[in-house]
Amino acid sequence: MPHFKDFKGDPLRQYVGMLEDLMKEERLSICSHGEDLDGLTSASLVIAVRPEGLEVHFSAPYEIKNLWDSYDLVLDLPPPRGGARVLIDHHASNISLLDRVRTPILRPEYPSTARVLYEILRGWEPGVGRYSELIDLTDATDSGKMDLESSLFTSAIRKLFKERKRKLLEVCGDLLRSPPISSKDLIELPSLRSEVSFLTREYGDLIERVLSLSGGEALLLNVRNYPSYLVPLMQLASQGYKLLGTLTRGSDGLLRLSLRSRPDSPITALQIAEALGGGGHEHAAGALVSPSTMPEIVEKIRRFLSLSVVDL
Ligand SMILES: [Mn+2]
Repeated sequence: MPHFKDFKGDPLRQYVGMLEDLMKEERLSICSHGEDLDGLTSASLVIAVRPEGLEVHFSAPYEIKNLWDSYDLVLDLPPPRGGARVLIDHHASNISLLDRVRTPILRPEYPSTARVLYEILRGWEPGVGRYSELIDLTDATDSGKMDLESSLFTSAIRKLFKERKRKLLEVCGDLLRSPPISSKDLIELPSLRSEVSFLTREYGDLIERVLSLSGGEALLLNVRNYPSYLVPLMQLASQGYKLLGTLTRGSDGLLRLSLRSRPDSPITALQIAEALGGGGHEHAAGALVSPSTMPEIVEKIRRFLSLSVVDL
C-alpha cells in the first residue's frame, strides 16, 4: 500500500470547527472535480456527512477557472471568478487564484484533496473513518500510480462527465455504499459497468497499441481523432517515457495537451504546462494550446529530450 507521512500533528485541525459550521448550514452548494476519483471521493465525503440541503456540481479546471459562478465549497479545482467561501485543494498551481477565496485550504504536500477533506471531517465526524481505505485508494490513484483498471475507471468517469454529468452522483452513491479498496473494485461499480464495457469493446485494440509502445525519452501521442475521455488510458504509456504528452481536441478549436513526467525528466510536466498558460501538479499537468503553436512546443521539448511523435 502507498506510504504516507503521519498527518496527526497537522494544523488542519484549526479548520474543523469552521467546516463543521459550514456543514450545518441550511443550504450548501459545492463544486468538485468531475473528472477523476479524487473529485468524486471528495464530493462523496460531503454527501456522507451532509445528505440534505446539498447542491452538488461537477466541473473541470479549464472550465471553472473562467466562470462567474460562486460556491460555498470548491473541491480539487481552481476557484471560479465568482469566488468561493472555502476551497479545499492540493494543486500548487492554484495558489495564484487564492484571492478569490475567503478561506483557502490548499495543501500541495497532500496526495489527494479527498485526504485533506477527510482529515478535517474526521475531527468532528469520526464515522467517516469507514472510508479510510477509499481514501488510501484515492491517494494512490491521484499520485499517478495508474494501472489498467484505474485508467479504465478514470476514462469512464470522463465519459460521464462529458455526456451525462448527473450520473456522477450515482457513482458517488456507489462509492459510499460499498467503498472500493482496489482499482479492480472501481471498474465494478454498478453505475459504471456499461461505460467500462463500452470502452473495452470499442477501444480494446487502441489500448493494446498503447501498452505495446516501446518506450524511450519523450513521446507525444496525437489522439486528436479519438474522444478526449480516452486520455487516462493513453497515459498508460507514461511508465515507459520520461515525458509523455497526449494531444486531444479541446474547446474552441484549441488542443488539449495533457502531460506526465517521471522524476528523471530534465523538464517537468508542470514547467511545460505553466509556460503554456496551464497548470496542475509537478508531474501531471495540462494546458490548452492553439494548433499553430505545436511546432514551437515540439521544438522546446526537443531542447531537453529526444521526442517521438506518434499518431494513433
Ligand atoms: Mn486531486
